[in-house]
Amino acid sequence: MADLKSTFLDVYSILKSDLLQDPSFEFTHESRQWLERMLDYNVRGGKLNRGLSVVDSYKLLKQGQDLTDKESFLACALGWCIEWLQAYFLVLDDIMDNSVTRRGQPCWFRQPKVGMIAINDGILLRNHIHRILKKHFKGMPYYVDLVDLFNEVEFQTACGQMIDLITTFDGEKDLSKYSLQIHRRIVQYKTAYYSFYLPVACALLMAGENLESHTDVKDVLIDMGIYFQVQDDYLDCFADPETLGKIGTDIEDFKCSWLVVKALERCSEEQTKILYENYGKIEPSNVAKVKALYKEIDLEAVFMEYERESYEKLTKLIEAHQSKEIQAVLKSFLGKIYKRQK
Ligand code: DMA
Ligand code: MG
Ligand code: MG
Ligand code: MG
Repeated sequence: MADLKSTFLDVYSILKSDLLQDPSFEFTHESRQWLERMLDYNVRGGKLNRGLSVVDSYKLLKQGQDLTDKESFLACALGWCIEWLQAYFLVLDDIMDNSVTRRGQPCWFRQPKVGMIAINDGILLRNHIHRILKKHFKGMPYYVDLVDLFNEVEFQTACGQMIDLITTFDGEKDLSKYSLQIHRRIVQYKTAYYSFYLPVACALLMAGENLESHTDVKDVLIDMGIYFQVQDDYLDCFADPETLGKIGTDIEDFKCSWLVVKALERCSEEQTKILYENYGKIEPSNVAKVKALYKEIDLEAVFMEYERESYEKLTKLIEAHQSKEIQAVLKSFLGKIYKRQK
């Protein structure tokens, strides 16, 4: 694993240096420095789960055969394209969510010399994906499918972000419209496609597979992605920010989080009143009241039970799949996220 990660990081250096030498732009020392700092700050520092999963999945699809250097490079490069996509969405997400920290450091837009330049940096990160694909995959038989896949998933994610954001509209803060159904729709689009379906779909394309014949795999991955975002919602409130690398903002932001939906299901009339009065306010005293209420109705236990059930359900779905290789891909994915603390 340590070995895979170091190979993966070596490929980052190559991709970065390609982008810093991109012949379509006349870089100056200043612009090259900006870009390098921006990439190291936003692309490299994550858990790299999504990116590494492309390589993992591809290996499993090849039944554990050793990859050639070229195959290994390409699988890593595709993994990095997902990390670039993630960086692009996160840079912009942190502005829109008014977040403070990410991956244990201030959000990029909070850096003194950055501010709203971060918006254009997000656009650049988005463009880099297609520059990487063009440079390294243009001659491949699956190039068109790859470009189409990234465009499709990016569109779904942006739509997910749209509904995540418009459900929190100021001025019409109304908790009664929040439900598990609405939550599911938001997280399916904003998280599941890019975090779970995309890495496996990349590996399948590289292995010469046709994505249309794997809709069953997609369905399992979407369910896994929903479970993953429920964890994200839970950790936003209950994790130690030090471990998580980010400070939660869901309560302040009036988000349709899994926690608030579950709270609404379980609160007494009196408790519901407290929730309505305090949810979606920026003052720490309001946030503290919501958190105390979550503790009172023992949402931690509700989450533990959800986690156990989800794991069981997903394991059953995976074991019903006819291909052992695909079972291995899905199980490895599930193993990585089950009971995660960050
Ligand atoms: C993030 O949802 C989704 C995308 C597409 C970045 P979120 O705002 O809950 O993520 P985080 O908790 O990491 O800010
Ligand atoms: Mg956010
Ligand atoms: Mg968000
Ligand atoms: Mg979150």
